[in-house]
Amino acid sequence: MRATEPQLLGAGYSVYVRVTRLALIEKGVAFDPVEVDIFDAHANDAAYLKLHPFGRIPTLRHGDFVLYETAAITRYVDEAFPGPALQPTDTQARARMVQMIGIMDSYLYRPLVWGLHVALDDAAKAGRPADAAGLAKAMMKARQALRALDDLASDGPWLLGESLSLADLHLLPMLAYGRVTAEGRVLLSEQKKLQTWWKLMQARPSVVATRFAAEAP
Ligand SMILES: N[C@@H](CCC(=O)N[C@@H](CS)C(=O)NCC(=O)O)C(=O)O
Repeated sequence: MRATEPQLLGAGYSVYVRVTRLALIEKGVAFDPVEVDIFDAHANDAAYLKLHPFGRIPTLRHGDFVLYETAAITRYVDEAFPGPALQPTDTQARARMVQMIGIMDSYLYRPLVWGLHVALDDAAKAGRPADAAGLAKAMMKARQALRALDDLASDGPWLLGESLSLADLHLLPMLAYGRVTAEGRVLLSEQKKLQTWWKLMQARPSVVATRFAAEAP
């Protein structure tokens, strides 16, 4: 028997948990947030690893249905609940959405979030300069991914055109951490469509409600 209110296991600082929260909020789905901190030993305890064998976040639990991998979760949220559709019905537009989400996961997340944001934050906390070669490599890779996304983006208002989609919700949290750094702000300023899109996204209540503590207003 499926419970009506899903549980979202994760932490508020996580990029992928925020993607999922954005989808739930945009869809108008009430959910129960359950704190799982991956930097805490708890995340690797046997109970959590039973739900998510890779020990990452988020995991969604809906009744006895357990799902991990953010792109699967957001598609499930879109299809399992009433509310505004977050995926195009047109076959090519839907394929474009999946392609863009794949680019974000495979080519943007690591260099932008870990290669820039986390590397600079760790260095600042340790009172030492960040590794210049590592930063340059991360910049190069993040720039390549952002350029590809900007090339594929529609002329607006949203990444796929007239309707907000899961691609918009997937990109926002990665860019939010990227933009905490001066380097990330430079990277975004180079991509005109993405820059306009970023500003538009800031007005959405779901985006305001899920802002990271580290994010500049
Ligand atoms: N492919 C996973 C990635 C999830 C992921 O990497 N989550 C991060 C937090 S944003 C995490 O759990 N990191 C812990 C780690 O790297 O060990 C998904 O789409 O859900």
